[in-house]
Amino acid sequence: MKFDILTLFPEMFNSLKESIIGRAEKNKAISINLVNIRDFSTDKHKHVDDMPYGGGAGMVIKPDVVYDAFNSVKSENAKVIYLSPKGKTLCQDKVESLAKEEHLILLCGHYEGIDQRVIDKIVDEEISIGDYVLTGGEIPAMVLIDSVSRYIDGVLNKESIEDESFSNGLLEYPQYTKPDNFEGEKVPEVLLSGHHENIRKWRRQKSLEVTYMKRPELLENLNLTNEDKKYLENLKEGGK
Ligand code: 4GO
Repeated sequence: MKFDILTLFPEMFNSLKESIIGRAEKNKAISINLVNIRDFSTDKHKHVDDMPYGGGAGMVIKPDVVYDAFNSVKSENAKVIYLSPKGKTLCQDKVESLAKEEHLILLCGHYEGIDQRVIDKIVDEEISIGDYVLTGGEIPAMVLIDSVSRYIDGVLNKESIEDESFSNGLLEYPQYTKPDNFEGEKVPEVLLSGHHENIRKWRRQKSLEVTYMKRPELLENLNLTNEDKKYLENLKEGGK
């Protein structure tokens, strides 16, 4: 997977080079190319923004510099994403489908945004990371890169994707490690038993329980087994 990021603040992405995503880049599982939109300014003061036509506060990023930055990285199969509160909210299904693309170009706005004409000309899709306003699209772009990269071969081991929250539509079961007694709190006995079938069953039940307690709406569109349904019925009975 190739990511090209069009931004006025490429240094903001330094934190992305840490940990798993940094290692994935070193291993060439993904490539992250930062493009400074300012490098495409043609005036001697390197201006990239100007006052909004019609008046109002703030500055708007000029369409021509964004277009030139885009043209420097575009490819036949590239999908261009603009990070914006106007976009559809990112979800795990969307993350999974984006991971099948070969080239993503992420456009990050700042200030009051980008001239609409270049957005209309180059952007395939607007994506938001949630219903709130940020000072720029950089953090949303990092969220997208992090979540999508987890699905690229060679970034994680397979099990961590299969077991995690959302991958089966449920939230993840609780995890424990040493010590087996922490401030008087014991690790659930079944996890020390070595009985793999009982552990699998316990984890499934905990996933159902934590989803029911914290995000019950997630249970609505799931294909649950009869055993799952029976367990949930018992939970609800107990709550009465
Ligand atoms: C994206 C961009 C919020 C999001 C943004 C979001 N705010 N919720 N701000 O994903 C253009 C100028 C948009 C600032 C940018």
